[in-house]
Amino acid sequence: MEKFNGVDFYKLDALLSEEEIMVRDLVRSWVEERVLPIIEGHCRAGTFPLELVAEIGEMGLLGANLEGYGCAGMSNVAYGLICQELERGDSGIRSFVSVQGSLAMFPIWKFGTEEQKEKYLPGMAAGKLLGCFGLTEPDYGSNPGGLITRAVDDGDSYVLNGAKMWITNGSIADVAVVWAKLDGVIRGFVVEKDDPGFTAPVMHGKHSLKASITSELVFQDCRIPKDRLLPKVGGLKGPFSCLNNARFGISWGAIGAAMSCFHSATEYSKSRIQFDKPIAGYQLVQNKLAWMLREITKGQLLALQCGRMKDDGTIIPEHISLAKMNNVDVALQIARMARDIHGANGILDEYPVMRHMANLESVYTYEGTHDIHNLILGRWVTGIPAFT
Ligand code: TGC
Ligand code: FAD
Repeated sequence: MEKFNGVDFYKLDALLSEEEIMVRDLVRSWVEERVLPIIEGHCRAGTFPLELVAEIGEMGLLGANLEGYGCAGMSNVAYGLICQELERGDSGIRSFVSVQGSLAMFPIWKFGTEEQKEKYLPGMAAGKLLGCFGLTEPDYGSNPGGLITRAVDDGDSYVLNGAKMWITNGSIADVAVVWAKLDGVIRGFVVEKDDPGFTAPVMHGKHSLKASITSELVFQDCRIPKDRLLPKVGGLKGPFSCLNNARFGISWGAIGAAMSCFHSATEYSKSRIQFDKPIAGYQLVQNKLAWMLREITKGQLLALQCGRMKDDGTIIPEHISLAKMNNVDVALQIARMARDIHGANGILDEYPVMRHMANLESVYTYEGTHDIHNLILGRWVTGIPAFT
């Protein structure tokens, strides 16, 4: 198969800075050398490649768009490109980086005290301390405002009771950023893995994101010191501010998965002979490949403009919703089309397409389902919330 050299039909490289191209190319080569040779094995075994975490930290990919505390301080576009390249490898690797940087480090960086930042962020940036983000509960997924995990003020500590579900990195995390109600208001708490009353059992049986750890977080009279409350935010805007960053990264990451499927389908179609000629020579196959290129190019433009708006401070959450829902939606359709072009071979793990397809089913659902983003946009268009 011809080497992957990116997809840049509209010459978007001309819109990137030298630093952004450099980090993109660095991560692309690293994925080629370090992720692709091992990812199918991890997927089959249902394990996350923990052996890669130190290298991810050394490259500055954890909290890459945060300033200070050992973080790389890159642009949001550079962060997006990192997500794109990692997800070309596997959504599980991008998920790991999204959760660590956007969902665990960001709330500490944005809403934490100076002491909390000094204590956690340098280790997290280096990949020595792993983090997770606990918002979703068994009965509160799309509607986190109803969450029932509670914190009670008990002298010099808080006591947490409740359960979170579907938490990426949960059982490998040293630090969990947990959203719970204190006196009826949603607040962020930092729970450490050895805190009494805290457990994080692994969830089994996934057909998607198999190379990623997903866990429950259980709090049974879990006692944490008072200085673990993130003091600078209250209410849903706390977790939602983190989701803005992570959803932004996903809008780039999905395009990476789509590029992988497009590349594999293009190469396969040129070498697969049926009825005495390569299947790439048939109009129906070309129609699919042209559609993939069209949607990847449009998705790249959405993601890039979101990145520039995020960098200059003009982005609104609805811009991110549109990019997340569109790019994941087209990536999933591209993965399904690519699987079709590979025929029966498309179901084998010799090719990346079925793995991406299965992963993208989770990506379509997490960080706000496709339809929740539809409703967020519908509210922006009409001014009328239609969630209830
Ligand atoms: P709503 O009334 O809309 O808002 C409540 C308060 O939050 C503020 N807010 C935001 N702030 C910052 N950024 C945003 N995007 C915000 N959206 C809302 C809002 O201004 C308000 O503030 P205030 O001060 O007035 O109180 O709240 P609602 O309950 O009606 O929410 C509606 C809805 C459906 C949009 C929301 O609940 C939603 O987005 N649901 C989806 C839940 C979700 O995305 N969960 C993700 C869990 S984490 C995850 O999936 C990680 S996967 C990781 C991986 O492996 O990569
Ligand atoms: P539900 O909310 O029950 O939705 C089910 C269906 O109903 C969807 O189609 C949805 O669009 C639809 N629906 C819901 N409400 C409405 C409505 N008002 N109008 C119309 N349709 C509606 N969460 C975390 O907190 N941290 C994590 O690290 C994390 N990682 C995850 C990793 C994986 C692999 C997965 C699969 C999920 C993860 N999640 C995480 C949870 C994820 O955010 C939720 O799954 C997601 O928010 C949807 O919630 P739900 O699964 O309960 O679906």
